[in-house]
Amino acid sequence: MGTPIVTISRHIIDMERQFPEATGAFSAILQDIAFAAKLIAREVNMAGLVDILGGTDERNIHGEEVQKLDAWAHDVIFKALDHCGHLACMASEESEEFLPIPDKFRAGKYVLLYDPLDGSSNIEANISIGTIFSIHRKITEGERGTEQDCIQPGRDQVAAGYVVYGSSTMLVYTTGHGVHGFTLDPSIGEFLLSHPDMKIPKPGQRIYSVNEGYYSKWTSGQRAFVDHLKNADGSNPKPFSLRYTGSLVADFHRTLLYGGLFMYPGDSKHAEGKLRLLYEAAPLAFMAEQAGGRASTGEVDIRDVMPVSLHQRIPLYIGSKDCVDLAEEYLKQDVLIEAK
Ligand code: P6P
Repeated sequence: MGTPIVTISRHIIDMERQFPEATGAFSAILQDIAFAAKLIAREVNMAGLVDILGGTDERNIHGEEVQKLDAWAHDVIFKALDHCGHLACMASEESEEFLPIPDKFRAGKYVLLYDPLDGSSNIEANISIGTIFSIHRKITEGERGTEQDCIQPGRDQVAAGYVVYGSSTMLVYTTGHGVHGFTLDPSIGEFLLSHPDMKIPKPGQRIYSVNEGYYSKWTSGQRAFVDHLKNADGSNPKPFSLRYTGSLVADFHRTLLYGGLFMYPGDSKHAEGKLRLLYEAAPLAFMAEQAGGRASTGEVDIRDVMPVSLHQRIPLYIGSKDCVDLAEEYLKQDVLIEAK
């Protein structure tokens, strides 16, 4: 008998037994996220067949308003978890305000932040897209959560993960005890452990991932770094290859498996870049660190950034530790220029 068949439910329960601090609440929350992921995977995989991508003013055969897939995914996750009894509140990329738990449901001591369907603009090109989630403990006194409970530094996360909807659907998560990947078997509707204790390979493959279309808007340090990676300046006898899908979860998943570096830098038009700190960069940073890698703003660890608002953006350099370290070295020249 080869590798034991481990469902995500069994894995979470086994993790709980090993680590007493992981209460039953984790299991319930992660299992509900896995349930929502199955529903979203079904719709994403049918998206090319069912015109669910229409504008919000279209109606389906039942006369129901057709939602954009990312708005629909937002609802699916909220409704899958709003009654679990373990969450004090939620926050979503799709909602400007934080999301209280409805009064009719019991509130719990955790907070869920999520990007329901990142990269959804790629779905019509059949490019992998993803869900990203981050879990914190409630820190305010009241029974129900507040926005303040959602705005915590990445260092205080208790769990994080993503679902990548690609050639297969995978759920990858950490509770601070390694990174574990599960692949959905649609024939039985179960996520099965396929990638136990994932580690970014050392040395990683020489891959860098960035939208070079913004080169003209980058700082001199950012340009010098990318010129080095691809040996445009003659400084690198082992140049890197460029891989960029325009879908954060797909690019991060590849980086986790193969190594290398994903970057979304700030630029002259958007100093903080495009990606969101609380429900994109911070959860991926938790996983990168648990897998032996790093995540930085280009100056400091992502998980040490003290957030000030729910949807704040942050530059992101994430992947193999040596690559992130090198990026920080090159970007120091920008800080020196600014200081002059
Ligand atoms: P650009 C998708 O819209 C997204 O939020 C991420 O998934 C992705 O990494 C990034 O934007 C791509 O942005 O500016 O390169 O098209």
